[in-house]
Amino acid sequence: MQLLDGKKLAAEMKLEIASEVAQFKAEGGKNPHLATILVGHDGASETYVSGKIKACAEVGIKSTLVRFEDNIVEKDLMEKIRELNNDADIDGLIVQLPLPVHISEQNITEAIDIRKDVDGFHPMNIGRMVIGMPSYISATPAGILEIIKRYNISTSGKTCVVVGRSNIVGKPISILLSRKGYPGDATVVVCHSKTQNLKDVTIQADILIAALGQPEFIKADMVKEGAVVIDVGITRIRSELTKSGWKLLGDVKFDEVAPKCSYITPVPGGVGLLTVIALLKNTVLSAKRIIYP
Ligand code: L34
Repeated sequence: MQLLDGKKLAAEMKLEIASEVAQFKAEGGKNPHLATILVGHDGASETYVSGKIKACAEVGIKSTLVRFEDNIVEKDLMEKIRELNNDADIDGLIVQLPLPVHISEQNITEAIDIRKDVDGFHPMNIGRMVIGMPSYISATPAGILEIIKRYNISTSGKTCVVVGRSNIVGKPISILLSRKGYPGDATVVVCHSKTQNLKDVTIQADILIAALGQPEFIKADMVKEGAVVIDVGITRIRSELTKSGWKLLGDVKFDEVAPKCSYITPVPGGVGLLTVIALLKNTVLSAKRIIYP
């Protein structure tokens, strides 16, 4: 069993991005600039957003955090998005999800200028991704592809089972892995809450992607010997054993599944860290006007 080490990959990739940004600036390019909107004080969102801001600083990307209380109305949030869309210095604009229930995530996502949509959540970017046009690929699926590439995991003709069909992970990663080329050309099966005999399906997987958001759902008897297991889930559980008072659980029961795998991602220290890196890459792509010249 080999660990797919998100921490190591993220550190490596930050150095690469930092030198790319430095070179771009040296050639007269602008300082890439990411704006993040954070509504409310959800603990997980606070952690993820501060991770993003710190990572931006490490690679030389400028970042701006715009905070609102969770009683903000949709109209006011829209107004801010419009302002940032029109601000020529901002290359990337993201609104951290989830949003309070009185705000429509769909309306907000659609309000972001597609050229600044470095989250790749806008229907236009998703549609372009589906038909293979240049587009921003959302950070979590892009992070998964990066792990697969950097560890030279072969995907062509492999059976890839995705558990979960969310718009931000399950749906896009299943499309990306069935595309022509590498990483892709896989035979992809998407499973969800209505799938019958789930275990009979997951046991076929050469590559198993768990993205359903239920802690330790994937057990050893659901995984084929030698499979590659990618754990996207990240659930916070109260714990008296840790300093922070929290512990993080993936969607995979790591201790019993790991011995069966050829490769497996840990939680924490796996996909989440690459999500942040993929966002940095998209922001640089935007500053360089690569996707939308
Ligand atoms: N708009 N909303 C928008 N864009 C995104 O790309 C996200 N996502 C998801 C939630 N909402 C979003 C993230 O940023 C999930 N996500 C994310 C980002 C970072 C990490 C995990 C998820 C991450 O850094 N995980 C660390 C542990 C951090 C901790 O201590 O909690 C890890 O090692 O997995």
